[in-house]
Amino acid sequence: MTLYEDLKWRGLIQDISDEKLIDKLNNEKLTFYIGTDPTADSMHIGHYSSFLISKRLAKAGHKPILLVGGATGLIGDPKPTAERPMISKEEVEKNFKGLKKQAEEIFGFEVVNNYDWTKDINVIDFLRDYGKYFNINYMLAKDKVKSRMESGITYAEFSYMILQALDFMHLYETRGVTLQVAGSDQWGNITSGIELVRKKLGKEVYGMVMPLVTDSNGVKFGKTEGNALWLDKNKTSSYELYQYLINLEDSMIIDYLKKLTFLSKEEIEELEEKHKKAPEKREAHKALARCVITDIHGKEEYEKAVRISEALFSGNVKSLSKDEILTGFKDVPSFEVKENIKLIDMLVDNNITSSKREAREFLKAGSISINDEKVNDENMIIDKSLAINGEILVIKRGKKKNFIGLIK
Ligand code: 485
Repeated sequence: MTLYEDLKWRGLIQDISDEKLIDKLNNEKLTFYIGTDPTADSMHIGHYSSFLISKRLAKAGHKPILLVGGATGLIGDPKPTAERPMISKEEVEKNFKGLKKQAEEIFGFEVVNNYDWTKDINVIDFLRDYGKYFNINYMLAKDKVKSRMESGITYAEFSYMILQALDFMHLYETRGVTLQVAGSDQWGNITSGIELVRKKLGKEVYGMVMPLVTDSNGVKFGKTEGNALWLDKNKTSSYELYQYLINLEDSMIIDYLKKLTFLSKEEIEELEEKHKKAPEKREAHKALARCVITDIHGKEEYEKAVRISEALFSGNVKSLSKDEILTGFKDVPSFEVKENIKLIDMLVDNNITSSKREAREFLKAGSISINDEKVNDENMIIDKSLAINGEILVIKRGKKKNFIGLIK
């Protein structure tokens, strides 16, 4: 399979600016770039799915440059719905540092900052050197601008496409970049750059966009209850990422394997077979989680995620370290427990049960456990010998309610 056929098979090609690009991708060595704006201090998994293209092209011999938009982040790429709130310069700078570090760590490619070549352009030169090449009618016809005609758009956001076009031209002139890749929402910005280079320099550069990865409801990849899955493991632990991937809808699994892993067509087809025959074994899901987490956080983090998941599933929290337990139970209520308190008082004081009467009912029914061992004596004294690491009590009420008690 050629590189282009592979990208096509994975569903990664939504649009290319010119058919000539196919031959160039397959037979030449291009320098290309992909950019992101420092609107947060970490990328999320949606960015990752687009940035991965840089690894795919690099593996095929093309040269990647990653751009973090220290300049464009100060302006804001227009969203189809409404103006973005302006972010302070300090915050953009802080976010820039986070993203640069992350991009270098995860992808291992060179990172550039468009602030470096934009900050000293004065307004007269900007209008003469770039503004003169942009026809307002052309700009108004761009999807993102059109979608803002009702709600309105400021001149700052309206001008954003010129900044991104200027980047493409700058990277062409200084680094020989002839291709820009991104998600499909960037088509208008990329074609603006192609036009600028054509009009100003009489040269041809190319663009390629991929569909944005979504779930079966069209919700963007990695958005869970309004939260993004972050690539920073302090924001989203590898265990949380594992849980998300392992519980992915069955109908999406093959698509995600194609788009988010480097497994070959044969390997993915084999997983597809396995998944059809025995979906309950979750072989395809496990392969996805293994590949994605190993690529982002490394083998150790992946193994930790599996260890936590298995221990929680099989009721074996005692096999985990303190750090692993706190990761696995990040979202459950936690509280301090005084040593030598009676079990029943601990249950009531911390609202694990609403009353002593209810506590007795649960204890009698055998539905309270501490560190995966059933407890039923309401007078039992809670002390350090019961706790993991002399400190942690994982208290379960029934099948679903978990609490973390920390003995002080
Ligand atoms: O020269 C450039 C300057 C800025 C950018 C790109 C080139 C960033 C771009 N305008 C943008 O807003 N990208 C999004 C972001 O940063 O969150 C997303 C895209 C998505 C995908 C991802 O970046 O919405 O399609 O390209 C990497």
